[in-house]
Amino acid sequence: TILIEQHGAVRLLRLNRPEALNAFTTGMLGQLRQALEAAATDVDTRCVLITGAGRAFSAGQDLADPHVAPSREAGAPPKDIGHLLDHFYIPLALRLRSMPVPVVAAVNGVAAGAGASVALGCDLVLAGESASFIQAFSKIGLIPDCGGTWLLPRLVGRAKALELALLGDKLKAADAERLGLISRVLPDAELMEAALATAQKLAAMPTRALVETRIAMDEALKFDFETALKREAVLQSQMGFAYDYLEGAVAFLDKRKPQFRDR
Ligand code: LHQ
Repeated sequence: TILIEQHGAVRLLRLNRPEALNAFTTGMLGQLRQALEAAATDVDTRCVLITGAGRAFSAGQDLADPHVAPSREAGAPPKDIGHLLDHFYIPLALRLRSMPVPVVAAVNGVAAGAGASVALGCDLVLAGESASFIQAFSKIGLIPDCGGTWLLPRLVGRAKALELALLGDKLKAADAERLGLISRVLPDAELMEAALATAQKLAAMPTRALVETRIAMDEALKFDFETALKREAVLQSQMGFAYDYLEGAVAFLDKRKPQFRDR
């Protein structure tokens, strides 16, 4: 259910259950996590690109999955869907958010529920103009998960986050870009080429500095200004001792293209 392709230093992961709009089964969630783990440990992979097969990115949790679908029989005990979060979505979201390389999402169609959370958990989110984002949770009596409650207010602020999460309406890619929910919208026909080019560009950049930037920004959200300044100094000191800074600065002074290698 996850197709894996290598394009130079870019590892492309394609969610692949198009007949169900790439809705996540437990098997698929496990495979996606494994695929991320494999990309994280492959030293030749310097960027991960995630997209969906067919007309959707992902419709979120597969609601027909026996772990999730409420039993229709009278008196049947309710299922603990929290279990699914503990064992599948939390490890997946943590793995995604702590990748040692940048992660780009190419949102090729609808991203609903946990499918939207996975897309929005990536470092850069590109979308085709026919793509859309749906906080589908409220429509079925649930709350945003897989990081949705954390990501949404940080990306678009409390007012818009609550509007999206409470109403659960379909948000078109262009509106998602306007709100600052995603990075960029592209014509559908250009999405994959542009996403691969962006991923290749990131892959040629100083990976460690890119990842530390993500970490520092996430941390800074918890800090006051002075604490953030001091944390920047600690991290920058570490970056200054790394090979990539030496290479980047010397290449600039020598007017040549740098060859970064830290990861
Ligand atoms: C699906 C699904 C789907 C199964 C389309 N499941 N089959 C939840 C529970 C527990 C713990 C953990 O966390 C979560 C997190 C969540 O993700 S909750 C949110 C779950 N997702 C949704 O509620 C979205 C449900 N899907 C839709 O609203 C629509 O399918 C969208 C708006 C995504 C697309 O609409 P259409 O383009 O009109 O396509 P469609 O509805 O006709 O779907 C095509 C097929 O895909 C269809 O199957 P069929 O056999 O009739 O062709 C759907 O049943 C199937 N499908 N989403 N989540």
